[in-house]
Amino acid sequence: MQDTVSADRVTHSDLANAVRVLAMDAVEQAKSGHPGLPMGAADMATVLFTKFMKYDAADPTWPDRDRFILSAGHGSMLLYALLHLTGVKGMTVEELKNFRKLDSKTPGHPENFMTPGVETTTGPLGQGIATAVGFALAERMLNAEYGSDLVDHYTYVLASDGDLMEGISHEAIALAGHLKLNRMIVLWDDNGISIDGPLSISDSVDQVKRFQACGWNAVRVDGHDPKALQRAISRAQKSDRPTLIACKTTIGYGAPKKAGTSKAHGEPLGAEELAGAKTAYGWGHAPFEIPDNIRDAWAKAGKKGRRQRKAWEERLKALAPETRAEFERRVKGVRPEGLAEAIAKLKDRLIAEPQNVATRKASEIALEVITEAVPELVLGSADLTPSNNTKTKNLTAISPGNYAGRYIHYGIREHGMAAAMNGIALHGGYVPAGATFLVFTDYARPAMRIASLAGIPAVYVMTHDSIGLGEDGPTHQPVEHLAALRSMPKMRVFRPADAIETAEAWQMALERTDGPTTLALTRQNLPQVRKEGGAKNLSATGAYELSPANGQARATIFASGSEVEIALAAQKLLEEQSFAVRVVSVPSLDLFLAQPEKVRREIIGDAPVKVAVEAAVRFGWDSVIGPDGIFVGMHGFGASAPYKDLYKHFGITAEAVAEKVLRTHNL
Ligand SMILES: Cc1ncc(C[n+]2csc(CCOP(=O)(O)OP(=O)(O)O)c2C)c(N)n1
Repeated sequence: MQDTVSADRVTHSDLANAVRVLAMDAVEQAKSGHPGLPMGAADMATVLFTKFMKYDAADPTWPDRDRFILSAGHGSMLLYALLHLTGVKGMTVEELKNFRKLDSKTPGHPENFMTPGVETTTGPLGQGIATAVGFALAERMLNAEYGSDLVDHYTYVLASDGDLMEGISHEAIALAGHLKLNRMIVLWDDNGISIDGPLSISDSVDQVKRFQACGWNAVRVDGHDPKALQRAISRAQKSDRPTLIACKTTIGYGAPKKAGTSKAHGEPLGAEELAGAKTAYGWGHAPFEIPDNIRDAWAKAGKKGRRQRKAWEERLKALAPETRAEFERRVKGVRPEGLAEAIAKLKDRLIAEPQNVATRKASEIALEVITEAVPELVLGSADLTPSNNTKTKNLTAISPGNYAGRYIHYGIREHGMAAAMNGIALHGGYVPAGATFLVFTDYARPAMRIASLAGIPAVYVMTHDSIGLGEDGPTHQPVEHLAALRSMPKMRVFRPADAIETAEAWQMALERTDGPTTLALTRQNLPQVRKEGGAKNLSATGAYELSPANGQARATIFASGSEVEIALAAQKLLEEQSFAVRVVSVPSLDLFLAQPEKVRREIIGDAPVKVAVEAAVRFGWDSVIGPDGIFVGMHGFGASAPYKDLYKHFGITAEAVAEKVLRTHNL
């Protein structure tokens, strides 16, 4: 392995060994972490970063850089060592010494919001490779819009056995293969070892054949042979398909006893193995010490893309000012100015011509306007386009080899869709909105959790949001999903009551740039309950008084979505009996609960009886109505029947609400 990369005779092995020892030393110092992967994959990473990556450590967010996704997030020290050695600002040796410590830039698994140069949060196996599909797709889509002068880069992934065993990998590679995302190159750390032992105890898939069957180019190489790696990556760059390079490696490469065993996977090597590995590398330096010539050679690799970046900046400057400003706005994730005005106009139009439609249809009405005002919004569905109402007339779908379009048919791949959406958003230039039935958020949830954790502004259009979907029955009727999503930190959930609240929810979702939003929408038609339009977004506090009491309120009925209609009908029934009641619409319970106490108190009010109506489980509502409050909703799974029968069967009716209010009041 004497591949000289610079005049001062630093070899490939020197460079790779620098990565290895930093990872080993950091894990040893932290007394926790995963040394085996960095030791085994250092040759792959070194070839990639010194020979291929279009990368300038001085600006790790340059829009036309190549992306490197460490899907096997447990090997985080590999990435931190690379960022340190190439000279990313802030990635000091102190940070490596603080590996896995509070507030360091070197957390246990990579987090894009903690560490400069980390493209996405990884750790849950399979997420990285699936997110990379979104990166690679966004690159091609932005290329179709702005041309190769501005957008022309690769997405490289380093994936482990675990990444490829996870089910999500199949959704991801099938989608990438179908779409012919030839800028996506996966280096698989084929070391045949996982935590429980050799892979052979639990797996016998021929991954090369699997990828080939999914439309990929797939080859096998020796993952410790830099020349072979170089040849394979060069060939992959020219392929008309995405490429898997199965790189045969040894986990814990160089460790005398632990190499090639699961003992090298997830614990410090220990003094003896550490010393033995360093001897095997011919490495005689103190912990964390890198000789100057090797440090210089790595720093040079970190500047490899500088000229390309400068040339790119010149091309950007040469653009027509409007094109340039729009490109910059989009890659920075700044929302267009016209959105609020477009929504205000739509609301006025809805007041003039009320729409008694399902909120999924109301969403489509809003999207007709929004897709014009927000050109970076890219919609899609996991094969439920006609049910989710996400494809407005002005959108065309992308297809294999043709990426000019704003609609993505993700196929029946909810998890793959949500992960790809993360990649599309993190790549920059687009806001992704993807759709399925609310009940199937369970199939997408791990990627939605990454979106929440990593602060990714994705929008989930989740229709068929309750027993209101009717005949498809309990397998399709979400009951616990609203509570589950509301409990996820940083996830925002809207369940609008009518066409106006739906427009407001879309506005909130798109104005948000620091996290995801779920829109829970109905299949069944709903009356338009809002009487006022205008620029003020009443949904912005999560809840507001929709219908005041006629006199001193003796009860407040809180409701969301389709049950607001029921709350209003109950109010009418009660007022007919001279019982004054106010109705509070709660389009976003989680957003409401996040309001300052004063706002919450004012909206909750002081009427003695509090009722919540929602065709879902009670979990979460006690924060509004208290443990003694009345809850009218679901207490178990739904059933298969026409939806009006189901509402009666489960007692979610205006009569039931009114009766319970009166009974409680008379106690
Ligand atoms: C979804 C998920 N399940 C389980 C884990 C825990 N885990 C971390 S690494 C790993 C498997 C290790 O095998 P491999 O992917 O081959 O990595 P290597 O041993 O080569 O480092 C597991 C099960 C995880 N991180 N993500």
